[in-house]
Amino acid sequence: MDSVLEKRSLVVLAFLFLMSNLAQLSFGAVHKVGESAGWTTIANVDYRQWAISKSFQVGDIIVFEYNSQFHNVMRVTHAEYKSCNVSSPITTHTSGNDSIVIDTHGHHFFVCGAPGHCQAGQKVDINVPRAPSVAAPSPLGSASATPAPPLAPGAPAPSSGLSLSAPLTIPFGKLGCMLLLQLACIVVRLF
Ligand SMILES: [Cu+2]
Repeated sequence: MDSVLEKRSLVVLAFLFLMSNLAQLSFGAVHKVGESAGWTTIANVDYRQWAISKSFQVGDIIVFEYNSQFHNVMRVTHAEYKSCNVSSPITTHTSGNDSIVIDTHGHHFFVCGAPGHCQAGQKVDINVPRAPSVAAPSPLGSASATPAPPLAPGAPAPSSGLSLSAPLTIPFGKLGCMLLLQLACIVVRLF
């Protein structure tokens, strides 16, 4: 009786352990814009330098903390970011404590919509590189589209543009398999 309950609680614990591992994988880091100074014009924060010092990933959360009486957050296009045009933002946030999930690769441009603030430097470019570990796509990529020997066994695959997503999926797949194996071993040992 006791040992069955014990085994069951161990399995539950193993599951919780696995879930916490997976949760860490899927939830992104939280970045507070301007650190302790927040989103402001009075502290002379170099938001460009701040953004360069970070490495952003898809799923990360960008937090803008500011006095909503004086500031806001507008997501704008690259052109609007450069010219500080705040007349037609993509989105506007005004809570004073905005958490924005970065869910795509590439540049995400944010400015303050208060008059003169963007010009004064209250603007930030959150750039999520497509795949940091992948080498830049070769200009010869289109030329290598034709030679594809599908029957050659064991031949090293030619590097082509098609394999760009592989480095992203393989590490997660490996880790996921390892975690599932861990659980399988625990269950097999118990029963
Ligand atoms: Cu402002």
